[in-house]
Amino acid sequence: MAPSIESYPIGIANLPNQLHKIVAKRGASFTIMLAGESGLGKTTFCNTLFSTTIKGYQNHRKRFQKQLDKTVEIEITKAELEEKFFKVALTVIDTPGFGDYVNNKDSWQPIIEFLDDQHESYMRQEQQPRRKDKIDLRVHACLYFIRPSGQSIKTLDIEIMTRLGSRVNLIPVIAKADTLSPADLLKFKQRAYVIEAQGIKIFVPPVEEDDAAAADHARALTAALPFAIIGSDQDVQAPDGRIVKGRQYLWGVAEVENEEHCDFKKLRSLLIRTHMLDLIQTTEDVHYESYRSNQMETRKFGEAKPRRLDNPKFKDDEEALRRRFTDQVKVEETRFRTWEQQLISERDRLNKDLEQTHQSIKQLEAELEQLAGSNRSYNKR
Ligand SMILES: Nc1nc2c(ncn2[C@@H]2O[C@H](COP(=O)(O)OP(=O)(O)OP(=O)(O)O)[C@@H](O)[C@H]2O)c(=O)[nH]1
Ligand SMILES: [Mg+2]
Repeated sequence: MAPSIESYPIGIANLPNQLHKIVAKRGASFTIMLAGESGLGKTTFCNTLFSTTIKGYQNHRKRFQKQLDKTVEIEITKAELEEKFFKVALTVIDTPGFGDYVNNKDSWQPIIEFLDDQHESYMRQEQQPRRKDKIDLRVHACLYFIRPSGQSIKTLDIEIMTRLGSRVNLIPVIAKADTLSPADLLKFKQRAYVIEAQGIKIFVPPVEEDDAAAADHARALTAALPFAIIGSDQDVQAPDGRIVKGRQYLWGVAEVENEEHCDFKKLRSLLIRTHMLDLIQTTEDVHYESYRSNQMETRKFGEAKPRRLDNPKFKDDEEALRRRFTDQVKVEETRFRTWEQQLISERDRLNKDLEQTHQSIKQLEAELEQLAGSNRSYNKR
């Protein structure tokens, strides 16, 4: 039997020595994105993950209470995890869910753009002479929330997951698992074979044969895909008196951290314990690399991306560029005005000269006339 999931230390403690040293020194940064239809519990999951992972997280709960309404813009929550002397900067990106619009077709566009923009931003920073301290919000795992229902997975979900899977480590999850009976949940999981049948790329935990326990664990995780989850940041009392994170029903309590009830613990283990490094490495080696090489093929070195970027980082860049441009125009304008002024005064000076010259010519002519006159009268005599 595989050892209990929680007995695994945080991912990076298991690294080969060299990498281990580098990561320990720099600290790892790990970013999770939550996506899917509106009202499936993405924001609740974010709160559940933080409150079950970080001691004393309850203190922050008030801050999030109001967020349990519909999320209207991308929300970024950060926290630092520490185990032994390893530090992981954990970031969760909560996205607004898609609505029940008739035309949902483009609802996923901002998410795809966000993912691409992070690669773009990283790539641009890599091209700068100062490459240290890069701002890196590349997403290492994207959890895609699927509505639990008696039916199969929707065409829209298939469409979005196809796009996500080619850009990011995609982890499909069945939302609100407590709303399905165990039998219906099993049926729903079986129907999820369409994900594979449609050729959607999802993250599958790699099996390392040289470590039997880890290999068993990876197989157990794979068998549970797509993970069924229950989210709640409420403490409730289980029938045996334990206080647990869960949802209270007349029939009893649906517990977040009970493996009989859902796969939350498996998912959390994969993310922040056993497979964090795999997720980081595939993001770097597969997804970032494919973005980079694609862009290199279609763009000249250093050339900007042709469309407008909504990334705040680029907005700053754009703003700075606009300001620099305006300043430059102002400088040029002043230079031109001075030059124009100089030209005018030069023209005036020349005109004055010309007038004086004319005047002296006239005077000379008059003098000449006078001389000629007196000469004529002299000759007559
Ligand atoms: N039964 C059940 N309800 C849940 C679960 N998770 C969240 N909810 C409830 O579902 C409702 C919507 O949850 P949110 O977390 O706001 O959903 P969301 O996906 O962030 O929604 P948007 O921000 O609109 O995209 C809330 O009333 C939650 O309490 C769950 O696992 N089971
Ligand atoms: Mg939300």
